[in-house]
Amino acid sequence: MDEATVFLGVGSNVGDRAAFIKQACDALGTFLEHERQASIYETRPREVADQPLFLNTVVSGLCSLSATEVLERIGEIERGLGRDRSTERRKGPRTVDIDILLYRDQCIDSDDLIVPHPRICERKFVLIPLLELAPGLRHPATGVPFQRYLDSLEPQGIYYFTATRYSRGTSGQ
Ligand code: PH2
Ligand code: MG
Ligand code: MG
Repeated sequence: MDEATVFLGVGSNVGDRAAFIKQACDALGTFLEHERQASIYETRPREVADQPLFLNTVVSGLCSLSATEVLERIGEIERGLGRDRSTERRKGPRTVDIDILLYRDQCIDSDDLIVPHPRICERKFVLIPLLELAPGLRHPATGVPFQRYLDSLEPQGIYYFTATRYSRGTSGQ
């Protein structure tokens, strides 16, 4: 089959967050072609509020792996960067978290993987960097442009942190 376009969310809120993001993005480059990385944002934690600020970005690329294989590879990368799911708090602090946001325009709902990511439309820390990489992108299930979801959200404490290999900054959202 043709290569699949994937969008991955990357976050960190423990230790040297920028170094963890960089190492995660470099490791993703081992299976992504034409990898692009949005700017990095410093973001207020959501869902579990009493934890350190995150750094978040989004990476896109082409890959020849299935979605399940991508999930396995990102699990290996997370573990290699010190993530230990057996001891961590759910949605709590982590050295690195890599989520599959979109895989082609597929909708997947299996026991261990839901794509598009179920909270993509409510999280500015995902939508802002995602739209940097792909401004016209639409949600594959609803057909609604992601920009429209972003426009409907309240301020969530998203601050431009640094440019990376591909960037167009936004701040104060
Ligand atoms: N990840 C979570 C829960 N809350 N908040 C921010 N700002 N950034 C994240 O990456 C994040 C979060 C669970 O994965
Ligand atoms: Mg995750
Ligand atoms: Mg996550």
